[in-house]
Amino acid sequence: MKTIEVKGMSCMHCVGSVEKALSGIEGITEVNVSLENANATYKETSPVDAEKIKEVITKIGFEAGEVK
Ligand code: 9UX
Repeated sequence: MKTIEVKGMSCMHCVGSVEKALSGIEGITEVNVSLENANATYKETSPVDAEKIKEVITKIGFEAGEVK
């Protein structure tokens, strides 16, 4: 599993938006977004560029941190 920091989420709707957006990226599965931890965990079924993930998060209005 990989983890990416997601800043700016303040409710469960935000969490749902991020989950939906990340799940829509090819190569990403098992997305789990935590409001409490301000991050998202996911599994890569094929290599995904971290920049692509950050771009998707930014586009829907949140701030993306580092992938760990
Ligand atoms: Mo509700 Mo979460 O407006 O931004 S969707 S706080």
